[in-house]
Amino acid sequence: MKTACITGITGQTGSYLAEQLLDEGYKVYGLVRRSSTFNTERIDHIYDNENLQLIYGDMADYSSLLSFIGDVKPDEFYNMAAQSHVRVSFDIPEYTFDVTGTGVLRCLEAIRKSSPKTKFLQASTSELFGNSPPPQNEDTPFHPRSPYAVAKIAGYWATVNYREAYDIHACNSISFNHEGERRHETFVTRKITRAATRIRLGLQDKLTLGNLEAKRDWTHAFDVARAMRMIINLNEPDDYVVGSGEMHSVQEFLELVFSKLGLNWKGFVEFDPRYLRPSEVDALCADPSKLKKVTGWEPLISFDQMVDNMIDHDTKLAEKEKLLKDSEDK
Ligand code: NAP
Ligand code: F7E
Repeated sequence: MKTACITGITGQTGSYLAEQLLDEGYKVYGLVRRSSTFNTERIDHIYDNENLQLIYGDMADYSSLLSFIGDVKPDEFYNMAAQSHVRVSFDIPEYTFDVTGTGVLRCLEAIRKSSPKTKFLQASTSELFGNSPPPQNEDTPFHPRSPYAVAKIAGYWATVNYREAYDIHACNSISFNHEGERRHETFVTRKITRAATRIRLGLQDKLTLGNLEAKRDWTHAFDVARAMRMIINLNEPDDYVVGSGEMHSVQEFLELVFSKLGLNWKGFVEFDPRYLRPSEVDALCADPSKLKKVTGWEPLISFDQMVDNMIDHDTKLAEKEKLLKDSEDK
């Protein structure tokens, strides 16, 4: 039986990876950090799977990573854990660098010391490109625009360095934005689908947003997890851009969601400068030709289908909330 370790298993992409690897017959070990609130909502549906084992640890704690890796000696290791919010990284830059940047080095060092045959995949990001104009591919220069992106650059190069220096099978998935029903509600796409579906049912009357002009390549996280599994299993470890190659602005996303719900966004959206970033990334769009050529990967879920899935999911949540509210009001 093949084995895989996932850090960040409770996050959006880690939860899809866990599901897909279990479906493929893997034994999956997930690193979970201690929290005073429940943080396993995204993996509750697979919690009882006998091939899933959760282990406490933290990206800031080398000894926990060393035992996680050394005890399991997995075939594959997916490093999904990070302080992943770009805006928040300006508020907590040092913490972000420790968890999102140095954390990668801790994983790689633990692999080198205790399980050098383990294949490693780092969740790198299109934020590395920053303000290099689109389309971006593996040869596009990096120009990070946030403490998050600076930390991710350290992780990217640590991965390349451990491949070159120690012959570890280490690769980077340079993933563009990925979204879906499991996206945390503080990222812009989910913030919009949650708000619009609640507004339609009278549960909310306005949505406050920052920069509507930014453009992103939004792919479903399910498809990005599929790409990561393909990348780690290639014979030669290498770095690949992962994204759909389709770009939309935040305003286009907003218009689409509200219009699918029969609403005009202009009546509900307010600007709040708190959501602006000290330095913004204007436009990201993947050129995934290298990945497509080597693996044949294509997204199975289109942008439009992803938006529909998110709206359907959040409509159900809003309906439940409305039912509860109405019964309390009676
Ligand atoms: P996410 O939903 O924010 O999940 C992050 C995960 O990391 C969560 O499981 C979180 O645990 C865990 N984590 C955070 N700090 C930790 C710590 N100190 N120790 C151990 N675990 C910790 O992120 P995602 O959207 O799934 O993204 C997965 C990875 O891909 C991240 O590294 C992200 O930076 C990167 N990435 C994401 C995108 C995207 O658009 N989604 C694009 C490119 C790259 P809790 O559940 O306890 O918070
Ligand atoms: O912002 C603008 C904001 O926070 C997208 C992470 O997964 O993808 C993600 O980072 C855009 C930005 O994602 C609001 O200024 C406007 O231009 O959803 P986001 P992100 O910053 O692109 C990359 C690839 C990662 O690696 C990261 O981990 O939307 N925007 N108004 C807003 N953004 C937020 N969050 N909230 C707003 O109210």
